[in-house]
Amino acid sequence: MSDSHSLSPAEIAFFHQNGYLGPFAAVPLGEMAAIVAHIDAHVLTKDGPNPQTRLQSRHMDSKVVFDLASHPAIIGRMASLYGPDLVLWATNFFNKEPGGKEIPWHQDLNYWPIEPVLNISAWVALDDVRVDNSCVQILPGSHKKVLPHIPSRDGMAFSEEADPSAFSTERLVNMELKPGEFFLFNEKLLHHSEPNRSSRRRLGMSVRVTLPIVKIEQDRSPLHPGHCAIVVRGQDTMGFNRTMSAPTAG
Ligand SMILES: O=C(O)CCC(=O)C(=O)O
Repeated sequence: MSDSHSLSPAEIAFFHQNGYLGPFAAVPLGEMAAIVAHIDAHVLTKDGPNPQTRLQSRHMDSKVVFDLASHPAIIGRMASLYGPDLVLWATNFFNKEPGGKEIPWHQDLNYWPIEPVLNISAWVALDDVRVDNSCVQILPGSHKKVLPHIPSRDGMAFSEEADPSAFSTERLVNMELKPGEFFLFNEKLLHHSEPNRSSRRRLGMSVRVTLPIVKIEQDRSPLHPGHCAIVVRGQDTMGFNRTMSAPTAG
């Protein structure tokens, strides 16, 4: 398939070797300011589809969030890696106010109710994200091994973390991003973020995309009753999951 956002053979090889790719630009800075202002004023201030948290599944009830999550710059690149039929099954805002906690090193497949566990994520910056306000850090090549996860040490934002004795963080890469930029990573890449030691907020959104062959346990935590996925490229060739049309407002 030809697409202005297709990846080159060298980029595809890099992703297979390292488990991540980017950063890339999706939305120019000027346009992104209006998107972030809308999300702050009209999305994060209101309840969404999951009564437990306003940060999750807003692709279901906000056109602005859906349009950002399914931006051609993101989905076109994902299609170069995962093929023509793509299902957006989760969106999560990761908001770290000043003083926000460390997110421990982890592999996402440890937490997800999907089978088989096959996913590509985009982490999209809404704020300017630097080392001092806790950009995501990744370990290139760490996707080649599934690590045990154990109860987290005190003070972490997640209850489970990858066993710290099973890997070294010497070769970590800081994913510093401007608003509207993103990077891609797969379900086994080890990633982490430090506490937010700055006086600036750090808001990002994770966009999770899978294939029609993957069964999503949609009523199970961390998802929620009423959860729906949305086909963002091609077709749902299997019909295993609840899907909906893209929101037209919000
Ligand atoms: O935002 C962060 O610091 C971590 C994000 C994360 O764990 C993810 O997107 O899977």
